[in-house]
Formats: sequence, structure tokens, C-alpha cells
Amino acid sequence: MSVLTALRGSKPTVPWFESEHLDAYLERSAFDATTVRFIGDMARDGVAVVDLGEKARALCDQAVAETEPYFTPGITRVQDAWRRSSAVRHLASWPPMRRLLRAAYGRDPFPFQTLNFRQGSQQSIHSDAIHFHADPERFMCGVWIALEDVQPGAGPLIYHPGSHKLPVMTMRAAGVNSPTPNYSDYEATYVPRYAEAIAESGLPRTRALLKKGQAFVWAANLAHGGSPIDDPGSTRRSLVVHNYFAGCLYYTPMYSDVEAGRLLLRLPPDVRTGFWRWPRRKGCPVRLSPKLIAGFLHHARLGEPIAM
Ligand SMILES: O=C(O)CCC(=O)C(=O)O
Repeated sequence: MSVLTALRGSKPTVPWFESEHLDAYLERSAFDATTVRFIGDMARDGVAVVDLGEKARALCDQAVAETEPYFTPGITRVQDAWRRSSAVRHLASWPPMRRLLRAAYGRDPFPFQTLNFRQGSQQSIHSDAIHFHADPERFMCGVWIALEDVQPGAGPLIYHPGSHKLPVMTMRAAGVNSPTPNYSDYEATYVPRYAEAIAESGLPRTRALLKKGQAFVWAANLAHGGSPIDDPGSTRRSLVVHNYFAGCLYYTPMYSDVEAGRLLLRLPPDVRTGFWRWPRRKGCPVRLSPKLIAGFLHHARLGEPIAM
């Protein structure tokens, strides 16, 4: 895409903060200092920390109260609590965050999934581009909100600044030779291969010790995960909001053969409205199989958060 085409108002095919035309975009946009800093942090590190303010901090307490009943023994995370918790829905749709994401990506963001954690997740290092991705690529981001101050022993989020610039690793690139990869392939092949690739990159690892009401935004391809919990019994209450952007194709790379063009498509809901955002390719709506639509409708009809 030429700089003129890129700046003329049509939807960008690369998020602005990852674009070679970023300087021209910033020059023409006259954003305030906070937005410029946010975009600069995303461009350099693939992450940015944003304080959501006092009203959001009050909502953090409400989100904890509204999700606590789901955390029965053995349950470590609750998916899509936004369907029942107004505090989770409000935090996931926080307008200042929406404005920052819109400025950094150049397309309208929409939150499509929430995850609540009570303790540290201890998840292996990964890029979200293996769980949720888009065409054009990289139009996805995570917003991790601290619902309480994160203590060093409570398994803080860990990440590798700058790793968003590495090539996106697909299942095939990780060494999975199957047209229909599955979760075992992810654990047995992707996770160790991805860890190797990050070690080979030499990028340092950092911990995110956030305060309640701060949000940690990561680019689609940022290497991140949960560190071990050193203080057993400690809580690390957090809300992760996964966002897509308007007018893209949405799919699950872990179950796709990206190189062969066989994508497991998604029909993501928009948390702000509860309605679906139909996937589009080059501006046109794509056809989804009736089976796929039925699966998503079934999940929506139940309307219950999933406790895992
Ligand atoms: O909260 C964490 O420890 C990790 C969350 C995460 O990796 C994710 O939601 O993709």
C-alpha cells in the first residue's frame, strides 16, 4: 500500500503502529500527547500501559464481586463473564481505550471475548496470533486489566518487549504437519517450538507488575504468558479483553492450516452490543457454513459465562 493510498482514508491493511508509514500518519493526525505516546509504545515494544482512571477502579471492585461466585473449587478462569456482569462489560468497552486502539490500528476495535482470572494463569509463553487471528493479519489485540494490585509472588504476566515484530508462527511453521491441527499439536509442538524461537531471538523477558485499574495492551503477535506462582494461595485478579477490528476475516489459527488457506473461521460477538460482527474479506461479507453459524448461535443462546 502506498503512503498516499494509506493516508487517504481507506482502511489500512497493516495496523498503523506496525506500518512503515507511521511517521506520515502521526504527522497528519495531530493526536494529543497521550495518544502519541500510546502509539509510540505499541510501535517500539508491542505493549503499552494505560491507567483507566478512578471510575474504572470502582468498576474493578464490582467486576470482582460479580464474578467471584463462578470461582468454585478447581475453576481458574471464567470466559465471557460480560454476558452476566455489567462491570465486566463496561470495562471491556471502556471508551478511552477504544479511542486509543482506533488511533493505533486505524480500524474500529470491538471486544469479542473476556476472560476473568482469580489467580495467576501460569500460561506458557505464546502469541495470541495462534489463538485468534485476522486477515489482514495483526488486527487483534489483548487488553489485560488489573482488578487488584499485582504482587511479585502471585504469578505476574510476563512478556518480551519487541517480540511483536517477529514473524507470526503458524502451526505448520512450528512443525505441525497436519491439515487439521488440534490442541494436542499446540501443546506438544507449538509451545516448545515457540519457546525456542523466543529464546533464539534474545529478546529480554519482563514482568508486568500493574496496579489496580491499569491496563496492559499487547499487540497480536507479542510473546506473553503467566509466570509461576511463588506465593501459593495468592490472588491475582485480572480481566483479559480480546479485541478484533472492523472489516476483517476472523479465525482460529490453532485449528487452521493457514498455508493451505483452510481457516477455521469465527463469528465474533461485539461485547458492546451483543450482536455478531460478520467476517469480511476485502470489504465483502464471506460465506460461513451453517454448522459454524449454528455452533456460535448455540453458545450465544445459552448466554452463560464458561467456568473452566
Ligand atoms: O493472565 C495471564 O497470566 C496470561 C493471559 C494470556 O496469556 C492471554 O489471555 O492470552
